[in-house]
Amino acid sequence: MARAYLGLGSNVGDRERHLRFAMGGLSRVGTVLARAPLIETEPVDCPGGMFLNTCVCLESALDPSELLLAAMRLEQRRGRNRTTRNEPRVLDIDILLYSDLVLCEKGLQIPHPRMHERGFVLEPLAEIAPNLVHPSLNVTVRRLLAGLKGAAGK
Ligand code: PH2
Ligand code: MG
Ligand code: MG
Repeated sequence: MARAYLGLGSNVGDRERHLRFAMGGLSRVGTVLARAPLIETEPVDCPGGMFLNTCVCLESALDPSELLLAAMRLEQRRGRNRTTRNEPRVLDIDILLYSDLVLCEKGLQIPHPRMHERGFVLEPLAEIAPNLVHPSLNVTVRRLLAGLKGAAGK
């Protein structure tokens, strides 16, 4: 069994319903061990309105590519159609971490390559896993978040 941390986001339509749909769908491909509170965040490097973001910890027997496929199916079932990069989206489900795996394949990089730069990921993640260590940076989520906040305050 792997323990995966997923980042969820929505900035179109009934954002909370989309995120709840995602959590319900994920609970059918594993056990949701923890869910962070929903937080409202400014869009970063993308157009559109404010996001709702959260993170979940999922224990699952799916391997990383199966989990990615399951996440993409949930996005599609919610009506997401990918046309341009970083367009407004009803539902985005990203694999942030998958146990302590480091993977760099076309179409799937774990840890998520930008997670350590993003408050909308680290803030909810720190709510459920502050002491989790990023396996390639070797730093806890709490410290990554503190570093990001320190950098923003400069
Ligand atoms: N996702 C992005 C790009 N920008 N900004 C916020 N606030 N929340 C997101 O989930 C988000 C973003 C690409 O997936
Ligand atoms: Mg994303
Ligand atoms: Mg995505």
